Amino acid sequence: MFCFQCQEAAKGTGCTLRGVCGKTPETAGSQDLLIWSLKGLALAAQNAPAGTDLTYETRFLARSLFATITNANFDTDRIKALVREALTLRNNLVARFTPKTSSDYLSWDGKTDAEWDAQSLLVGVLATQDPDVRSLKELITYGLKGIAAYVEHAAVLGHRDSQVDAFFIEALAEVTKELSVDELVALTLKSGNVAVAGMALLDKANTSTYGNPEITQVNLGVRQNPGILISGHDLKDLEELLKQTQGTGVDVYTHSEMLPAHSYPAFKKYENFIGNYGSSWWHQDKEFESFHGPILMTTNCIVPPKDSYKSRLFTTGMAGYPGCQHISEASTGKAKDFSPLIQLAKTCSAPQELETGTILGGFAHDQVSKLADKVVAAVKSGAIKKFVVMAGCDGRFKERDYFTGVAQALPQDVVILTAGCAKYRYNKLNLGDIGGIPRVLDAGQCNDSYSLALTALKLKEVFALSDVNELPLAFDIAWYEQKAVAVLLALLALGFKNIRLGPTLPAFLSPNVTQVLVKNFGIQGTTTVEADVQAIMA
Ligand code: SF4
Ligand code: SF3
Repeated sequence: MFCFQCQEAAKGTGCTLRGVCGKTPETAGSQDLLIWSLKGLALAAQNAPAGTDLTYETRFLARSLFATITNANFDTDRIKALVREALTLRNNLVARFTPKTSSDYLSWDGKTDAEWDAQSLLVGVLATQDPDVRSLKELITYGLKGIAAYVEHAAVLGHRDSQVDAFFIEALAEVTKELSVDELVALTLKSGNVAVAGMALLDKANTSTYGNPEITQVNLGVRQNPGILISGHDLKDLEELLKQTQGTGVDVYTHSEMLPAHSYPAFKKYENFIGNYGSSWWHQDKEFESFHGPILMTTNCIVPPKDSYKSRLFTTGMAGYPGCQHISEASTGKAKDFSPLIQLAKTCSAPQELETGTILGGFAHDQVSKLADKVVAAVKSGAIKKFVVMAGCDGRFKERDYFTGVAQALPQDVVILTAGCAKYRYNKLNLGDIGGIPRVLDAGQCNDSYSLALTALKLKEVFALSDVNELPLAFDIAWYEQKAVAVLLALLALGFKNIRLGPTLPAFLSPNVTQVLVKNFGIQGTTTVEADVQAIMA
């Protein structure tokens, strides 16, 4: 196997024996084959005449890309089922629109396990020889995976964007071709624009369905009822779970990236929606154990479960783990059935308390624009000197203590804007406020980084600046998986420059591609807390 799509790639170069994330060579191989099959499907779709209805195929592309995101789906059988469906969809399109083809992408149809294994070895990342072309093609593919995650969450809520859908076909088909570095750079920049559109789509889907997030104190303690813990990013699953647990005596708690759900008005009416339990994804081996009740993983990030709680771990949507019960999609117009979790919860003891108190959230764009006058006055008076965007992902490596260090070392007149699970590195530190404005403003999940961009653009407008980079604003982003890649491409497309990225730069960036990013966008790696805080404040 060879995989270097996330920040924890072994030795900073790539996982070759088994993923640091726990991905086996079999799962990695079937994911490589899936991505390759999706490219064939996209090529076949490109041959379809204008006006052909590709609604199903594009949703399938997004769902399948989503399944290959780091820590989403470890179930080789489910990945193989997606490969089979990709080949069937491709064959149907080929039969209709491309009767004669010699392209392997359009004709390979392995039947035996040996043929599948052989093909998966041929089509992985290293099949592209030129390191710069490989780097750019993977950068585009990983950005596309991130966009796919956001687009799928929006689609679950009935929201789609035909231009974003069309880009899945375009980008996957284009990366099969012999393109120059310049053409690939152009496609990368286009991915950034599509990432902005994808994030805007999800923002609209979430806020039009559940209301605009509002300032909310989220309880960190527990009650004495048994509970169900829900993690991941899918708000629709949370809504269904809350509906189905009403009156059952079972409480619901959020974990990791589901924390921001507490700030949506629509979820506040559920009296059994108690609070947030634990912290970011990589703590789940301890936190899921002490939770005592069932856990629902709605996509990433799953850590391979310990035997002590594996029988309590359920997956749904594109998440999967072999041996864990999967809650399937419901038929059209019906809700998913979460009764297996509710029945199990009734036999479990209440969660063990980890902490008490509350945590503040809900600073998405609508809420922040309501505070705009106060914020602008604080900037004009000099009470706020700078904003530092510290959004992104958390991860298990020790060097991420850097982000805690930066949050603590930034002067008292600096406001931290955050989103994503990166916040758990500093969101319980009580960093205080500036004249009533909290020093950590949490916009929500990683996809809500869109809110941070809107906040910055709003400030640019209020201060009548011609360039967003003239704002007293710096970026110190923590990345881990491919949604962060999509967010980064979106920020570049919106014109933000001089972004610091850490704790290490992506292994998939070749030295030459890194140089292009440094030269054109001022991207730089994080260094030390002292040096970076000094540079941020300079
Ligand atoms: Fe390694 Fe990350 Fe790929 Fe997992 S997703 S195999 S940790 S590079
Ligand atoms: Fe976190 Fe996985 Fe990326 Fe959604 S839960 S930010 S890492």
